[in-house]
Amino acid sequence: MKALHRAASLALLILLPAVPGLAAIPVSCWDATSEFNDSANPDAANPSGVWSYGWKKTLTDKFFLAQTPYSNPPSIFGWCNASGFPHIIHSSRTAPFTGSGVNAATLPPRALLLHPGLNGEYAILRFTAPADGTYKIAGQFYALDDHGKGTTTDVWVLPNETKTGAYSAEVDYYGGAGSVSFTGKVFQLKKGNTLDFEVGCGPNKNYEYDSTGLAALIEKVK
Ligand SMILES: [Ca+2]
Repeated sequence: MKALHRAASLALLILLPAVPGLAAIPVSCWDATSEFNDSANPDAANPSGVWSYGWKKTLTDKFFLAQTPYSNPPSIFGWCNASGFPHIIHSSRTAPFTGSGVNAATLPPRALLLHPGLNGEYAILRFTAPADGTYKIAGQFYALDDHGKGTTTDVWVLPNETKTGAYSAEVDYYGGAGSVSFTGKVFQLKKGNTLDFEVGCGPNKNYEYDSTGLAALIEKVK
């Protein structure tokens, strides 16, 4: 009886993969925020899947992974350069939250934010295309800090580390656009090509109060 039961189980196992409804569905959409793999996760990793968290000395300079865990417990974690800047971090809170310390910015629920470095370094979220195709992006960069002059940053979506065909804008809490949208921008990418979402110090060349939020969805449409 036992042997018969095992034989039946084996048959079921063999048959299962042939059922059309159970065929694997390829992933074709990515969300930078919900997939953010922060340094406090049990499987913390950088890079993580299609995402890499890092920085560059200038807009189109060499990309470095941010390999130092950023930790502001209990709810803000991410990755940074050894000095703490640039950084890319995430709030796991489901309600608005003001961080600790003087002049801490208030973060919206589950905010993903990038902050440039003291010497003009860019903070970067990198997407690496898993296959050849047409990729459509949706989302925005937005000012997060109202202290001092408020967030003043230059923001970019750079294909393959070049300004050709890039998206660019400026975020300015008090003097201009508090948020800028890149929804609808399309890129042709080969497998292994990159899209870099970059945040720099802006026209004032000062990194103070430059916390910039990012919401980014990427869909492979062809
Ligand atoms: Ca600035």
